[in-house]
Amino acid sequence: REERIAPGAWLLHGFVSEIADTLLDAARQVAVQAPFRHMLTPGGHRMSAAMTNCGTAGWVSDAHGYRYQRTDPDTGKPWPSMPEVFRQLAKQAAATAGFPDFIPDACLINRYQPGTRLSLHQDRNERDINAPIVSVSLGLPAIFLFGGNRRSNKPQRYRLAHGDVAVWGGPSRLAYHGVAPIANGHHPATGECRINLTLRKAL
Ligand code: MD3
Ligand code: FE
Repeated sequence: REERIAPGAWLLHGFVSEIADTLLDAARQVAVQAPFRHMLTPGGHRMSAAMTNCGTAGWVSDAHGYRYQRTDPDTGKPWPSMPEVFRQLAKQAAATAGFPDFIPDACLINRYQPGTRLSLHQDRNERDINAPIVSVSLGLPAIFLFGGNRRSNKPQRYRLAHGDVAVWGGPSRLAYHGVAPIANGHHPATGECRINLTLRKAL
């Protein structure tokens, strides 16, 4: 089921249900080379989600700010390459939402445990804001907060379940968004966590 939540913003419910295990296996392989870690915000706070990356560039946060870089700051090595299945699914999801020819070069992998949240923010560290962002939800469900284009807007709440994909582009590309604290639970595919893949054209 395809649900348009705002101009340029689509929820594709169950879009990756059939390949969820394949995506999780690939994400686990990435995490062998580049383990999940809690980055620090520029203000010095530990981020509540654990993160890693794959692709040409990875999203990092530290005392110097938020940015994309080609190497893992923990190892100095390039990020693991992006699994082909990630690139394919991102291209297909973006095309379904009306953004043909999307080729991501960065995938941030977020791991949420119960209680983990992500406060309302905009994604604005990518060079080309004309490219959409594709996000994949795996494991425990989340309440996604969609605030629209002004921080003062009261966020709308959407449930994102295992296998759901969201695409954000055009007039919604700079929308405020976040994730409410994850509820306790168990999911057969991931155990006690939610994994989110966020595919972007960063460079
Ligand atoms: C709406 N991650 O990593 S993905 C992030 O579930 C991030 O891990 C969340 O926000 C997560 O930056 C949400 C959905 C998402 C991603 C980018 C967006 C929603 C967006 C950009 C614009 C509007
Ligand atoms: Fe975001």
